Amino acid sequence: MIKTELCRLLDIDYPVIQGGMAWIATGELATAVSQAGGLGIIGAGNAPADLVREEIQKVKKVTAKPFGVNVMLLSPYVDEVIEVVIEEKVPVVTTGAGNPGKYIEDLKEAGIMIIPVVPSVALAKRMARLGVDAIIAEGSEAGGHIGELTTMPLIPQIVRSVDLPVIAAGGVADGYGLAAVLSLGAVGVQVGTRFICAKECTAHENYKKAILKARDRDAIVTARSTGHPVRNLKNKLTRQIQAIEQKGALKEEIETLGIGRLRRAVVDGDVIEGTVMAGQVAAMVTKVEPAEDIILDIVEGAEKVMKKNCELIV
Ligand code: TUI
Repeated sequence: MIKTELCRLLDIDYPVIQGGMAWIATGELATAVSQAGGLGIIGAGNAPADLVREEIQKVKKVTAKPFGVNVMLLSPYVDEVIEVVIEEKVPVVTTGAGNPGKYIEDLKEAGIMIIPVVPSVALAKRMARLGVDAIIAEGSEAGGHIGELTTMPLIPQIVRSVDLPVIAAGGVADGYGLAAVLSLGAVGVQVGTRFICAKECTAHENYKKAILKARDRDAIVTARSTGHPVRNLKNKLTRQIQAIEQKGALKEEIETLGIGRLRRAVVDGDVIEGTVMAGQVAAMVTKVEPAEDIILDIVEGAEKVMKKNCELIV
């Protein structure tokens, strides 16, 4: 069985962590992933702190295994969410969509492991100087809010730039992907899109069906002109956004069109006019299955391909 430095660092069985997707990554999904030996992560997104606390307590009630909370740094509730994760002694915090610098000292003091998601070498280096425990390097194949570089060039550049464990994210959904990012120098992988189709994920079944139906070029990027590009599945909403972006709409107009749309897709199941965030691997997701089966398929698949590759060297 593949064991890496990440397993020791996080006290988990497999080097697989689940993306902290807003609205999607609830306590139910995080519990299932952690119970199965990965690291389950609650996505705080834009949720108020008391809701995040409820999700944390759901996990704690069922499992004593380690888990995490992803703090989305553009959230209006970010300060209160940080207070809650400290009060609840959450073992791991990942961050996204910004620089977590001002929270690092408090989190470290509380004994919480901090692992920021970064899209560039510059940010990885800045985080390393601030004393984070590991880095999640996310390529632009990922779903949701993304950076510029793709996973293949991003991982080795960050691995060479920081003396920290690097976890790859973006573009990985199976054993081939895990084997690939381990070859690039990562110690594990963060998987988002495939876990949306976990049986335990509470996202609306229409959202899961939209992923199962997706083809290779369906996960497109919108809102580039706002400076906050988002990868999501093509639908009526993405066509509307593209139309106003092409006409030179102001950032505010594009952002206003996006308000509440993720909730609409994930909770209400409106995958036509809601935002269906998903990565480029969406087309590789072919079924709804238990989180445990997803983890085992990824890890066992990687083992198989790595063994096969070794046999090719004589
Ligand atoms: O955060 C994510 N993915 C997300 S967050 C999200 S909610 C949202 N919805 C609409 C617009 C914006 C957010 C949906 N998906 N992934 C991690 C990630 N972090 N990707 C890129 C970054 C990032 C970007 C800039 C991290 C740091 C950063 O720093 C800029 C700075 O302050 O230096």
